[in-house]
Amino acid sequence: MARVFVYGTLKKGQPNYHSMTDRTHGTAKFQGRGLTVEKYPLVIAGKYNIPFLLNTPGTGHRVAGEIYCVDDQMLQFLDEFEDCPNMYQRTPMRIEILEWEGTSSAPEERPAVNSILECDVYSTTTYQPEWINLPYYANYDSFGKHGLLYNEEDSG
Ligand code: PCA
Repeated sequence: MARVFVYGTLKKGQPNYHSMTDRTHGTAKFQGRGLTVEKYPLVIAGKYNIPFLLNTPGTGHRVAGEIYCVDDQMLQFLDEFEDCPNMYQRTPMRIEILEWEGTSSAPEERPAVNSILECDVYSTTTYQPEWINLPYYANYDSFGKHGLLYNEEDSG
């Protein structure tokens, strides 16, 4: 089991959320929402408009996302899906809990609001240097007013 924080196309309502609910990939249990403790640049880059959290803490925004408890099979699927470790690297990051729905642990073990949990995040250090000059987002939405719709036709 692993705890994964997703901030991009894997969130609810976003173009790859269906991958999280496809039981042939394993299981992903929604646990809650959170915010990175550190600031990071979250950009939308390349011709497919893919979101990337650039692993350069200290610039950008505290990024919003969702926390899932995933089994080994789903973790392996996600690693392949995210082309990890080439395009993204799965890295532990500190996440502040904003909302917790997870019921898998005993009540006294559930993290309190504003507490901090370590979660795996698909971020990248192997990005094109000019991406650092793109606009930074705090809360990714493929359908946002930036108009940079994720290009799911060609990206997978
Ligand atoms: N998928 C992963 C990383 C970026 C993306 O689109 C996620 O949602 O966290």
